[in-house]
Amino acid sequence: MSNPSLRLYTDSSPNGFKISIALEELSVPYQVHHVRIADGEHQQAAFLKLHPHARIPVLVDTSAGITLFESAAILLYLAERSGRLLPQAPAPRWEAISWLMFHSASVGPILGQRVHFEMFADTPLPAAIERYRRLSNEFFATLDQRLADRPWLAGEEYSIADIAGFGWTHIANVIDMDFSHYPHLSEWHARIARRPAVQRGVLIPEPATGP
Ligand SMILES: N[C@@H](CCC(=O)N[C@@H](CS)C(=O)NCC(=O)O)C(=O)O
Repeated sequence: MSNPSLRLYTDSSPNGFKISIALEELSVPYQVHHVRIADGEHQQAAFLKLHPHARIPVLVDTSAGITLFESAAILLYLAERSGRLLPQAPAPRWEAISWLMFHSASVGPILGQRVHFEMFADTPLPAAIERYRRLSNEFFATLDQRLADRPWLAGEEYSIADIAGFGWTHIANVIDMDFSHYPHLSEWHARIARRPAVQRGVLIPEPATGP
């Protein structure tokens, strides 16, 4: 087979899994480049040419001459390129985009801070731990309420908004961050986790052992 035109630069982490899951859902060929954050590979000059802020994921589409960073931008690109994973009708389409942005702007950054202060900070800072627990419980509650009477965040269609959210709830599970007291969110997570493409996506480039 010829070289696939899509190249995914990723590591085993929440933002990376969003893209490997989407690519598996779309069944498109792609090449994986494992960027080992723990070894500082994301700081190397060759990678900084792809992502000026040294983060994964990055997606390169060689057939279009396009290089993308920021997981939400990559998910939108894949949805637009394939015509899938994003509702076509304007109302649910924009609902999906709103929830996608909610994940990017609120859920991801806040959970990132929570994980840092709970697991990695050199000095325990109770005020920071309390703040990020409270903020994350607030959006878990918002997501739970949203999912109380619809299967997916945009309504009836599974979309990139669900994939973006799952990247983080998957990691929450891996590190034993409990969200089982949010029943609708927990059922939504389990529904996504049962999808074969998702089960393949979370193994790329290898299974996560931490955030
Ligand atoms: N907002 C970015 C976040 C990207 C991000 O923080 N990626 C993490 C891995 S999940 C990373 O590359 N961390 C390396 C570092 O912080 O030095 C996105 O959604 O793509």
